[in-house]
Amino acid sequence: IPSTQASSTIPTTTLVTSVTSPPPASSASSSSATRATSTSAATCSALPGSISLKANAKLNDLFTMFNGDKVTTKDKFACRQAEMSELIQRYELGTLPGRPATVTASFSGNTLTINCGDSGKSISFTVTITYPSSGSAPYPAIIGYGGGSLPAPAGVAMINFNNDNIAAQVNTGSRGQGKFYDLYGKSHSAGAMTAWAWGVSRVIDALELTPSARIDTTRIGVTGCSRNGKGAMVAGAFEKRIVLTLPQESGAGGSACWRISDYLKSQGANIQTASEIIGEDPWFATAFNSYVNQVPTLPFDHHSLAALIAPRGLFVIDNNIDWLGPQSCFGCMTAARSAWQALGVPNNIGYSQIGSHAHCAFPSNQQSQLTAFVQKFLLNQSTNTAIFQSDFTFSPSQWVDWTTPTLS
Ligand code: MCU
Repeated sequence: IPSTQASSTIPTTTLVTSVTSPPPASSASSSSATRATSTSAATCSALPGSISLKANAKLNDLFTMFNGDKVTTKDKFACRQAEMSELIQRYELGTLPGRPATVTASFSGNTLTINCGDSGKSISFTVTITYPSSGSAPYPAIIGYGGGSLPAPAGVAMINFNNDNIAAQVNTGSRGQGKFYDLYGKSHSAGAMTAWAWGVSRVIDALELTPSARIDTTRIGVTGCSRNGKGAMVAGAFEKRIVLTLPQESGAGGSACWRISDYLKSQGANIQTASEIIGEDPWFATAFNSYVNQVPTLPFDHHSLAALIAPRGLFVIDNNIDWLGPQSCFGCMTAARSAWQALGVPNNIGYSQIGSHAHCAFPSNQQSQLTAFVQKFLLNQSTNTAIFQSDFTFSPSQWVDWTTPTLS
C-alpha cells in the first residue's frame, strides 16, 4: 500500500505556550488553534494579566464580558467565548499551544502518522482509521478517545486516538508524561485534557494534509467515555473544526458544574467534586489546585466550557451513576444551553440521561437520539435534535441570576 507524504510550514498563531506566574495576558485568540471564528481577536478586549477573583455562588453569566460589557451580538459572544476559554485555561486546564512550527503526516494501511516539530524537538504519533462499509469518500469521521465507547454510525469513519499516549492518566504521578510533554517540556502548564485536545487538533491538521486518508475534515466529531468523555468535551471546546462533540458519562470535569456538585455533596450525595478529583489524575493544570476549595471564585464553570462549543453540535450522553453527578450534569448543561438559545440554534445542543446500564455501555434506547445528532452534523441530513431529558431536576432560580439575550 503506497504511503503519501505531505507537509506544512504554516507557523503557529499561538501567542502563549507556557504559563508564568502571574499568567500573561494573551490575545483572545490564543486559545483557539482554529480559524472558524467570525470575529477577529483585534475587536475583542484583552483580559488583564492579573485578575482579582470575586466569589460568585451562582453559575457565571455567559453574556457579560469580564470587563462588565453586555454581550448583545453574535460577534461579541465570540469574544466572550475567547475570554472564557482564556480563563478556563488560566485557572483550570492550562495553556493550549497552537499549531507547532511543523506538522507533517503520512498514511499507510489505515494508519495515519503525525509528526510535529517545534523549537528543535519533535514527536510522532499514530491514529488508526476504520472505514464504514457504506457511504462514500471522503467520509465524515468521529475521533474516539481510546477508541470511544459508542457504536460506529453508518457512513462514518472511526478514528482511534490513543490519548493516553499524548498525556498519561494513570495517577497523579503521570503529570508531565506523554508525547505532548516530550515536545513542550514536562513542566508545561497544560493538564492532560488540554494536551489531548492539542493532539486532536494535530490529527485534524494531518487529515487536512492527507487527502489519501479520505476523511472530510469539515465533518469531524469527537467522543470518549468517562475520563475520556471529559477530554472529548475539552477537545470540542478548544477545536472549532470539530462539528459534533459527543461526551459520554463524563461527570466531574466534563458535563458537571463544580458549583452544583459541591452543593449536592453538601446535601449528602456521593459525588465527585473539584477537591476530590485533583487527587486522581493530572487531568487539570496544577493551577487548578488553588481553587478547588474555593470553587465560587472561579470566573467560569463547566456551562462556560460547554458554551465554547456553541453554535456547533454538542450531544451530552449521561448515565445515572451518583459519583458522576447526573443532577449536576443536567443542571450544568441546561445553563449551557442558553448559549445555543442566544445564538438561535437551541437544538444544536442535546442532553440525554438514561440510566440502569453499566458505565460506558451505550444503551440501545439512546441510539435514535445519537443517530439524529450524527445525521444532522456529520451526514448533513435534516433531523429532529430537540432532545433534552433527564430523571433529575434543575432549579434555575438557585443557579442562574442572568438572562439569556437574543443575539443579533
Ligand atoms: C467519570 O470519569 C471518571 C471519574 O472521574 C473517576 O473518579 C473514576 O475513577 O473513573 C471515571 C472513569 O474514567 O471511569 C472509566
